[in-house]
Amino acid sequence: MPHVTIKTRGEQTPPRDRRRVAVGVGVGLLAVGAALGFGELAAGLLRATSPVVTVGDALVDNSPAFLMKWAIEIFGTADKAVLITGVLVVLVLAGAVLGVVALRRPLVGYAGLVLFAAAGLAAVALRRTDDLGAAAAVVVGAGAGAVALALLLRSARHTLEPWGGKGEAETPADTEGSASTGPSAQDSAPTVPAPGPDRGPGRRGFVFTAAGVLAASGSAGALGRWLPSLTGGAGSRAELALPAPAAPLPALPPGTDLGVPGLEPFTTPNPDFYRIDTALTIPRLDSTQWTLRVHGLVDRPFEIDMDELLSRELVEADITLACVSNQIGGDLISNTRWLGFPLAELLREAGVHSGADQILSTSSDGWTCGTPTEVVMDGRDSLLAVGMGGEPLPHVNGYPARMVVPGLYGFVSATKWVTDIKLTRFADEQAYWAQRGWGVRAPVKTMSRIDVPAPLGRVESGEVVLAGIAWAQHRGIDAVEVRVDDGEWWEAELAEVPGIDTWVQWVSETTVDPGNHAVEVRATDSTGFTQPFERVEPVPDGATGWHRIRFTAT
Ligand SMILES: Nc1nc2c(c(=O)[nH]1)N[C@H]1C(S)=C(S)[C@@H](COP(=O)(O)O)O[C@H]1N2
Ligand SMILES: [Mo]
Repeated sequence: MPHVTIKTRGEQTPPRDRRRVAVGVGVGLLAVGAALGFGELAAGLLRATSPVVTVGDALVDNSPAFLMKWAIEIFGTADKAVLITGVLVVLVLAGAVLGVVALRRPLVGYAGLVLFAAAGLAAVALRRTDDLGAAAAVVVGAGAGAVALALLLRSARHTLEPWGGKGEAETPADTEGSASTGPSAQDSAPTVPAPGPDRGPGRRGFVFTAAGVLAASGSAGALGRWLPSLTGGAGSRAELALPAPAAPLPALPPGTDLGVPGLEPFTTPNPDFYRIDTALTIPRLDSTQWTLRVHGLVDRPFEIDMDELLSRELVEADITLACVSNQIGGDLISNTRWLGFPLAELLREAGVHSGADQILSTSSDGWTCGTPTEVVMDGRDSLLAVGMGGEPLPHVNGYPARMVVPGLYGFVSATKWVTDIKLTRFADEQAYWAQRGWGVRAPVKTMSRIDVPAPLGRVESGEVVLAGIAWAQHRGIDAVEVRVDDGEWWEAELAEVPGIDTWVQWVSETTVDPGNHAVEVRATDSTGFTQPFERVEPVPDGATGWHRIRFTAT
């Protein structure tokens, strides 16, 4: 009867197959782990990008625009973690399969590692950032994976031998006689005539090898991840001493910050500054190694290093930076006092050709940004910034130098880790986001936000405080109006501002009955333009629409 046959086979074959599969999966995962761990270590030692991050970066850069937009919408600022996890999951699955196959056909296992390495090297090449260290890390990782695979396969064959693994050693005697499991396994193992699945030198040898590989890869990986965080050295952020500005700005006028609980503070503390970029790992540059090259359609191309930049007369400016992806009511906007050198002056030194309508800036990690030349040169406080909030730029915000142009969204103006500025023409070259369908000239749109009451918050009925922020960088805000429950608009009070390049806090009061209510806000800028009601998505050049929140009065 068929079912008897199945049962009989079930007692013999599956445990053996299952064991083979389990060992194979273990071998594959450990080999992949060794490749990743030692790849990280090499990257850490060489101060290069880790192989996984290189692959992730290449995926980010080469994804179609719709996929990027989808990922950002679904995962928000967690998109990077999700991507890295995805790369690791693929590696783990591929490693598991390869391990099982490699037990019978070792060559397939090595070929798999070669494929991983090829993918890694292709990613390095696609990134086009001349990262030789990243390529070396890929090769070292693959090499370590191959060594681990060889060790693991050898001991795995021993552990599987009693069941006739590929027939190399069919008898227990062979297993015993093998010295290849290493002296420790051999010394501690009593002579066991017929090793069972859980006993014997073969089994123990594999477990030792596996544990050794795991420990070595884990330590290598941890060390590699930890190395970049080591500070010290002349060019580190901790060591960089910023000079005082040649012409310091006066302190902020009193009354810029109304101090209303729950209201966005006027000055964003550095750790709270929003962060947006395509970098999977934050570049940690050395200021003594940093240079900025200014070239392209200019009379006098030049290079400037940090010593020279800091010996110049630096200026300060209060500028609110905003992301084009900021949704209505969103928080991808922050304000601080920047320290830097006037970008327009730097460009004048180079002698910009007429017709060079685009400043194409590039970061150390290959991101590009196109800024209209005439905007940077029109007299506003465009900066090559080195400091914010009284400190060197934090690494996430572009240490040691970045651009900031008041009135433009960050994606067309605020290159972090900037190392190259090329004068060119919009007709000739397209920057990163322009290639992906976003705008090329993107002035910040006039917008406002309600912070108090918190959306869906609860307040006591009667007198209720309403407060928030409004912004129209480099135009300035003239008025903010609010209304409750679709009633009449009335004007809120505006806080003080140091100039037209920052956001402004607004506050008002009203009386409400118990129950559910809605508040809306709209701002008017100094050109007399009032925020339109119509809701527009951030793509391609910034969202518009009134922020509306609901709250409950009890
Ligand atoms: N090198 C680099 N600079 C960059 C970006 C980037 O992806 N890479 N993103 C830009 C965008 S879209 C914005 S909104 C600002 C954000 O600056 P922040 O992270 O300091 O707030 O940086 C800009 N500069
Ligand atoms: Mo942005």
